[in-house]
Amino acid sequence: MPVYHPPRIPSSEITPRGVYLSRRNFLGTAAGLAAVGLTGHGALAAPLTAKPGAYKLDEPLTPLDAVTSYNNFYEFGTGKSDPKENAGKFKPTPWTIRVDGLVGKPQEFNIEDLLKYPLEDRTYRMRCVEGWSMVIPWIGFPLSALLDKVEPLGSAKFVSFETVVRPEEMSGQTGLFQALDWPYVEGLRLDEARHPLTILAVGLYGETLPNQNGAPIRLVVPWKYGFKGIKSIVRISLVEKQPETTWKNSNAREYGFYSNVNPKVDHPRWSQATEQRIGEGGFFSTQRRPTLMYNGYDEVASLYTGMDLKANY
Ligand SMILES: Nc1nc2c(c(=O)[nH]1)N[C@H]1C(S)=C(S)[C@@H](COP(=O)(O)O)O[C@H]1N2
Ligand SMILES: [Mo]
Repeated sequence: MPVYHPPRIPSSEITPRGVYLSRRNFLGTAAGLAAVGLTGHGALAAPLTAKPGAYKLDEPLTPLDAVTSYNNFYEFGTGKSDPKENAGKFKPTPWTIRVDGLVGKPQEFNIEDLLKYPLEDRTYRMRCVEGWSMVIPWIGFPLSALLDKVEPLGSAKFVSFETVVRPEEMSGQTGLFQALDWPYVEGLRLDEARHPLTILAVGLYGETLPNQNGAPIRLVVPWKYGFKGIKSIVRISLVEKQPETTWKNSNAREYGFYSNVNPKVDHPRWSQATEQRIGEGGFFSTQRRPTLMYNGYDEVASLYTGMDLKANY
């Protein structure tokens, strides 16, 4: 995150959109949830069935190979290709998420059970704070569905999230130089967490999540900068006070708690007015497109009435 790395995705690695769409049709008819079987997690992705949701975009999908080879996942290194190269030995199953804190019914959830929730296709824009963006067809379910199960108390005002710590499987968590403090932590205000756009993703492009994208389960909050989308979550806690967040801890001047996409508020070291859509315009493209307020998700504006959006913190 401290440096902007221009994307280098050779067009030879690019999966045409049509390949995905025809495969998706096939999966929709031929593969049931029974086919998930979970053995496919990790190295081999397993197909997931999801109902086509209302969340579609009139923009081309970012090719699968770009989505899975140009990543930020500092637990596996800080380079864009590090996560794909280094996440091979990460084991996303078995997996449980603890949901606790200010709730009536604290619980542990197995990933197998979460995969049985009604899953939806959610194609969202993703805007990294570094100035690049993608369009990703996620599969997941609203975070609110999970929160309902644990019955948040009236005193709960925020939700905090935590990524797994496994130095033996995550090369970025070992060695002399470590980019961040672990575990990676994130947070949302409870009303942001309950917003229908906020999902826990368990898959993309019709299959379970690749390790480098945050297997087996990660947060997606499409109107916020990508770093809010914490990966490989093991714990979710309902809390009273605004929780700590990794990038604010690392550099509070540059990364705030709210971090809503806002083209009018520049990062201290670069403009946020435009973005490079990965895969658009070919290999060495410097083409940029305007960044949209709330990343185009204007329906969240009412969450922030009365707040100083200029500060965005
Ligand atoms: N645990 C963890 N989650 C993380 C990150 C990380 O380094 N560690 N990087 C964030 C950033 S900066 C971005 S842009 C998105 C990238 O998600 P993607 O690689 O699936 O596109 O993941 C976010 N979630
Ligand atoms: Mo990011």
